[in-house]
Amino acid sequence: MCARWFIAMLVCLAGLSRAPRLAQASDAVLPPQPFGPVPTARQLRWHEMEFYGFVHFTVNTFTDMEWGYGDESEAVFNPTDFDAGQIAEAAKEAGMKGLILTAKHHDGFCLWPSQYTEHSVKNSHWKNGKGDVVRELSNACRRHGLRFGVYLSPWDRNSKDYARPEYITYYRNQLRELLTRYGDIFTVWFDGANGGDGFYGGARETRKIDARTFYDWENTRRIVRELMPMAVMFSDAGPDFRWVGNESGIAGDPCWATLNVAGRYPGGSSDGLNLGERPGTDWIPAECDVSIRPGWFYHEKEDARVKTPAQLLEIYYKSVGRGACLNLNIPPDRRGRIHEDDVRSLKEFHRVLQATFARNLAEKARLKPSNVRGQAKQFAAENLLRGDRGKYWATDDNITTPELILEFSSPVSFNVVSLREYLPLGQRIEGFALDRWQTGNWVEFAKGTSIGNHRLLRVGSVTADKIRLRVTQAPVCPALSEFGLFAEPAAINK
Ligand code: FUL
Repeated sequence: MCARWFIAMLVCLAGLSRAPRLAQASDAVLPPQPFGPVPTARQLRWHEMEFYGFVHFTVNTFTDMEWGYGDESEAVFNPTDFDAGQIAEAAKEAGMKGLILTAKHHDGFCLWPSQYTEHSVKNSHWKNGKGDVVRELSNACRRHGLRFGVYLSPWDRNSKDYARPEYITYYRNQLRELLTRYGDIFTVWFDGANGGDGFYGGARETRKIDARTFYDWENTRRIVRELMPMAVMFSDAGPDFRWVGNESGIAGDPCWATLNVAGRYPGGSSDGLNLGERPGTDWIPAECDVSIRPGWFYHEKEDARVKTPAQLLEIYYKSVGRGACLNLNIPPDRRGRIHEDDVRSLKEFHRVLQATFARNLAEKARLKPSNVRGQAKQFAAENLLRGDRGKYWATDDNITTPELILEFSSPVSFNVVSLREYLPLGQRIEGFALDRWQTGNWVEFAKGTSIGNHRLLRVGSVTADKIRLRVTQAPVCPALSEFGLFAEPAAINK
């Protein structure tokens, strides 16, 4: 009894002697409170991809159309040398992190042997009806370390049931096939187009639907959440990422990751999608979709109009560089391969990007922040140079417009500046400016508004031994996870 009491005393004393340490722990500097809407885990995973591709491929490739009517014979689909590996390789070599295939476009032809329709690859001559483009491309993506996603057009100009309640069951059955047969799917892309006229099982008429109610999106989205919880869904206004409001790949400036979704629906108004909305009730960042050619599908007559590496770079800086993701369409030709002209342009584009971002010149700098949150190492400005999105520089709560000076032992020359916010704490910065030290004075050389996932600024050639970043407007203290200075090579091969 006595011995037990003695042991209890010892435990109690040990506890007391730990008390000061506990007090220290509770004094630890807490991270800033999140501001406004913040991204979900699935949205964060998507943000990290930044650049991926569309693969528009179907009967249109063979009929030279952009929107098939829905009456195309299955025999039309007959690639002579389909090579999913070559398509995935072209994407990989361009720096893409994934591919999204038009498993079914508006014409209703299915690139996989769906059990719910005869209008698919199973009734084509390609591989004697035994082929499955979704299978081959999803496997090729996996082999090349790319994520795979699907586009399943809600508008179906082939289906006899389109515009009737039965169609919704058909559509959901197809969605289930795609989400259960082909491994991990990173995104489901719901197009908002609903053109009206079509074949519709031979009716050849115009069918109008009410885009707000017909598809009962809420219950369709539930299927995706249930079968593929980490998949992000696209439609004009989300729920996970939004259309940027144009098909030229250009995000607005600013481009806020937030939006007010109340009253919005797929196929509805595109107002506000380009710039986003601030304040906004929901985290619905933008995706910039654009084709490497004028059309979404391959047309031989457009071989000379493949976007040049310089044009692709311009798009990259105005999409990824404004906090959006870039979805660049690379349409296979009638062989079922990415055309040589497209591959050449993609490679040079990627070579320039790699050369540009090979080395962050800011790493050589001594950093002098005007404030560090609680003077804690955890929030030090050095976090900006680690290349780690999980670390960030933050200031005390009452310091919303801090500055950071970078001092170099000898002058550095750069023409691109890169910034990232730490997204789990929301989009916090509303204005920033950059200065260079020139003959005893600070001279502003760039400024901007939104940062978000990534902000890239092409600033012209700057040479200086002192650079300053100023946060000029923010409702709360900033949390920045990257500051980069890069040199884009001057010459671009055509
Ligand atoms: C649009 C479609 O009508 C085009 O054909 C293409 O698929 C593009 C990505 O989306 O709404």
